[in-house]
Amino acid sequence: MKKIIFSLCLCLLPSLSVGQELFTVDDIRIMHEAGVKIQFDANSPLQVLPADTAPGDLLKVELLNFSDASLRRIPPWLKRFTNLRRLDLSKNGLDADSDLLEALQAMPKLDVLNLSDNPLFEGEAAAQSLAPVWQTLSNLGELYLSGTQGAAKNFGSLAPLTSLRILDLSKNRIGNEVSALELNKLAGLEELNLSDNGISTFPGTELPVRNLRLLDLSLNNLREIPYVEMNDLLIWHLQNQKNNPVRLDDDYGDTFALKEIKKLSCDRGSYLPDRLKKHLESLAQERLREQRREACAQRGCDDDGAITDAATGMKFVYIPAGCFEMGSADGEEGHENDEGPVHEVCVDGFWMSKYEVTQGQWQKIMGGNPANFQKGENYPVEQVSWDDAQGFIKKLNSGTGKYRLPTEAEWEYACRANGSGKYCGGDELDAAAWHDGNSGGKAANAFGLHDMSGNVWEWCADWYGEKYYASSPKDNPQGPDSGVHRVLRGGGFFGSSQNCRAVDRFGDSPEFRVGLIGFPLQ
Ligand SMILES: [Ca+2]
Ligand SMILES: [Ca+2]
Repeated sequence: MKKIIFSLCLCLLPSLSVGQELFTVDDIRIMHEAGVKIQFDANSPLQVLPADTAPGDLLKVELLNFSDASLRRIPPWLKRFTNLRRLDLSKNGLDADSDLLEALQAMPKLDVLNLSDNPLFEGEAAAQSLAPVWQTLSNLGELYLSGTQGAAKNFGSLAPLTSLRILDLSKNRIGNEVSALELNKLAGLEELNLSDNGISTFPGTELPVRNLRLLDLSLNNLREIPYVEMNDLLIWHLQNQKNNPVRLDDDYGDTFALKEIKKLSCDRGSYLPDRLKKHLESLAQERLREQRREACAQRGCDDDGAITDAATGMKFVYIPAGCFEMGSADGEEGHENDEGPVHEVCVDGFWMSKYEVTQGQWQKIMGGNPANFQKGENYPVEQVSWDDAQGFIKKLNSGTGKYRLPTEAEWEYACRANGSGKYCGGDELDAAAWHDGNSGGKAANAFGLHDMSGNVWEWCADWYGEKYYASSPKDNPQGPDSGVHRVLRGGGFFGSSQNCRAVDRFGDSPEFRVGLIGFPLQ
């Protein structure tokens, strides 16, 4: 039966070149049932291979996606797709057996190859190498080999891949053998990911520095970063080093090698040359101004970029949307267990009160003044529980207001203001925070917010969860669904510098009142 179909196909496809293997009806049935996704060309839709596809049509397929399919071996039909431009076999159980090499060698037109998250070099396969295939794949533009458990010898020299623009080798075992990859021969490489590879020596001139736009070296063991000229670099990730923090050579500032850099991610406490630091700060300030201009165009701000609540007179400034590394790392000075693990969090833009809610503002809404230290109406209100704060917000919102307490993530993001300082407003506690005194007398942080560190502790909206960071969602986290305590942040005038740190967390009962706790508004 198969033979008849085979000859039938041959009759229908007179233009086939000699030696090209044909798809069988069985192949098509198997691929359809397995959910193999294809695209005939860049303009046609990505779809599960239709059961009624004509065998001849498969030879034209340009994109094939068979990711996340529990694949353990390369199926025999794969190497018949000789016209493929893009092949995605990520998230399977493939190892580097010869079938993979043979299949890839039959696809000289490949532009994008994704083999990430396969145990390619696990166990017995650890001795194998993909190097023989690079010669055939010289047209490759993007290569993804993240999480394949590969050492440098498994990848071999990548020099034949002269067209490569994007290379992802993250989550492997390359260590300090980067030179074996001959990356510096990839003159057209624009994005390189070597994150999480156990690298402790900065690869420097082993990198293809000339056209590089993005370099990810996060999650390694780096410490000293010697000078290498990388003038085209836009984004550089150096955060989460096991030996953190890193120290960048002063030449990065003196000769200002990173002229184009738009983003440099480092752990807190990393050493950056002054000129580079100033450049990054001015970029962040420019981004901030731009986003505030847009926000103010909608709400109408005063000359200081603030809007004022009519009922209370409270001033709010716009905090632009952004992402940051929340928490502190094990080993960081002052680190406490509930501050880890460090995790990326992104928050939407929001308006935040420039100061803690004052006694005068409380009085305007609630009629009385519960504060313990009644020294004047500009002093922060304290002796207010989380529940009391909710009462204030409810009354304030009975008009058109839509105020609430900030979430813990919003609080820490607003406190840090894109900076790497230990406190909300830098590394100098005395400049940023009150140990005793009135609200607003100290310097603002880069977002224009005062007194986040020190003065009074601040209630946040969330339930306190000691281990919440281990399972926190990335976008706009709201805290645990339930709890006993509500989050308190920032330390107070009667407290240690430890509590004034940007990352410090504390919680107390929502009914708890003391002359040391107040709140901001969002
Ligand atoms: Ca405070
Ligand atoms: Ca704490």
